[in-house]
This record gives sequence, C-alpha cells and structure tokens, in this order.
Amino acid sequence: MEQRMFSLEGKVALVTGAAYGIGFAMARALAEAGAEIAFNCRSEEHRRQALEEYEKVGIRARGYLCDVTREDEVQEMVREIARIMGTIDILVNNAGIIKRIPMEKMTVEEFREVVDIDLNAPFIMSKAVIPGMLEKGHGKIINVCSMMSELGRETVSAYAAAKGGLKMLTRSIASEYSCRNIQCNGIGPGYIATPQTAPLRERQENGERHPFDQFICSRTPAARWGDPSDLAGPTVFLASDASKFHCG
Ligand code: NAP
Ligand code: GCO
Repeated sequence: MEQRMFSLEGKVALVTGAAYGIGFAMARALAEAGAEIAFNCRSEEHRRQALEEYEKVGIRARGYLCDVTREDEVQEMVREIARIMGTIDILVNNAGIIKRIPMEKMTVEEFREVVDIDLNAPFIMSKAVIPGMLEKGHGKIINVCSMMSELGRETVSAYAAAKGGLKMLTRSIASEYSCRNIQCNGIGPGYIATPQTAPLRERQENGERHPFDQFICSRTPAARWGDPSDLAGPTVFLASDASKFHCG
C-alpha cells in the first residue's frame, strides 16, 4: 500500500488541549507523520512544560494559551496560526473535562461547564477553521468523542450528554462539508490511562486496586487500560489522505 497516503508532510495541525494526555499523544503521532504542530491549553505552566516535552521527542510545536470556550480567543489563535504557520489543515478537538458527580448533587453551573468545553467548544473551534479549509479546498476535523457518546453510566450525566452531542455534531459537519472535501470524523476511545482517569485507578486504603480499575480491565477486550499512544494509528489515518472517503 502506498505509504504516501499516510503522509502529513506540509500540513498544519492544531490539537486542542494537547499539553499532555491523549492530545499530546495525538499531536506527537501527527508530527511523526510530518505535520507542523500547534496546540493550546489554559495554563501557562502546562504550556511551558508541554513545549519541553515536545522538544524532548524532537517536535518543534507552537503552544498557545487559549480557552476553547472563548470564541474571541479561538478566532485570534486561528488567525495567529494562519499568519505564522499557514492555514490549518487538520483540527483535532481533543480538549475536554469530566465531572463525576451524582445528578442530584451536580449544580447547573457544573453541568454547563462540562457541556461548554466538551460540546460547545468543538463547534466554536470547527466554525473558526472551516472557512480556511474551504478556501484551501481540503480539511480534516477529528472530534475526540467517547464510549459515553454511546453509553450512559452513573455520575457522568453532563459528560455523556456532551459526548453524545459531539458524536452528532461530527455527523452534522460531515453531512454539510464532506462534499467540499472536508472530512469530519470522531474517535471514541475506551478507557485510557491519563490524568483525567487517574482517580479511577487510585489504590484503595487497603492497598487493593480501585474497583472501577478491576471492572474496566475485566470488560476491555485487551484486558488493560489503553495508553494514549494506542490512538496514534487511528489519528494519523483520520488526518491523512488514507481516509479521504471516510466521513462521519
Ligand atoms: P486530560 O488528561 O484531562 O487532558 C485534558 C486537556 O484538555 C488538558 O491539556 C487541558 O489543559 C485541556 N483543556 C481542558 N479544558 C480546556 C479548555 N477550556 N480550553 C483549552 N484546553 C482545555 O484528558 P484526557 O484523558 O487526555 O482526555 C482528552 C480528551 O479525550 C477529552 O476530550 C476526553 O473527554 C477524551 N477521552 C478521554 C478518555 C480517557 O479514558 N482518558 C477516553 C475517551 C475520550 P489545561 O487544563 O491546561 O487547559
Ligand atoms: C469515566 C471515564 C470515561 C472515559 C472515556 C471512556 O469516568 O467513565 O472518564 O468517561 O474518560 O470517556 O470512553
């Protein structure tokens, strides 16, 4: 098979929330396939540390302080990337949070914060990059969905609602823009070992593994937590010409 179809040479990729975790691994995979990398986060400390980590693995990334829920900050970041690196070819909507709170205890503000970051922000980000992609005649949008795009579970109502909506936003963008050579797809990872899921793997006071840790390993076919690097292949596939007929 032509390896060229997986090449991202000459492409500009923006991965949101890629200071660490899944976003960092996805950005690294895109860079190793040839893309120029930009990422954002909200914390200057995270941004600085991430730049050091990217450099350690030979990647000259550009890091931006930008809250993906703020349209003014997003528009400015996209303009700055276009000015310095070129129009964005690949957008990965990765930034996301979760709150594990029983509904009767979750405040409306807490529910709104999760939906704002996990669903409204991918709309804001996609709306900001699509005009440039239309002008260029091609583009790739990858939304990091979740098993919770398909399933519910206790205490994650806001997250599941947001990720379910993100799956349908993915399909809507695909329906609207695939005919303009912009492919939009979602990746719904299983349980990946990152800071977001660290509480689910904490050792109990008696030294035993967290019950959820044991549950996940017993129900995951690979019988283990995923590593962020396990998402490298799907990410490069969806960002490259290899998936040019893959929509939604
Ligand atoms: P993580 O370790 O908590 O990292 C989240 C990243 O998003 C951080 O870099 C964080 O940086 C950034 N972020 C959060 N809110 C932001 C905002 N408003 N604006 C800009 N950046 C923001 O999470 P993860 O486990 O890597 O998950 C990444 C994505 O994968 C999320 O969408 C998550 O829902 C999804 N996912 C995770 C798993 C899993 O098992 N871990 C499985 C399926 C899907 P700052 O705090 O510095 O802003
Ligand atoms: C949780 C986990 C999950 C994972 C992921 C699974 O508390 O259930 O955080 O939501 O993060 O989304 O696909």
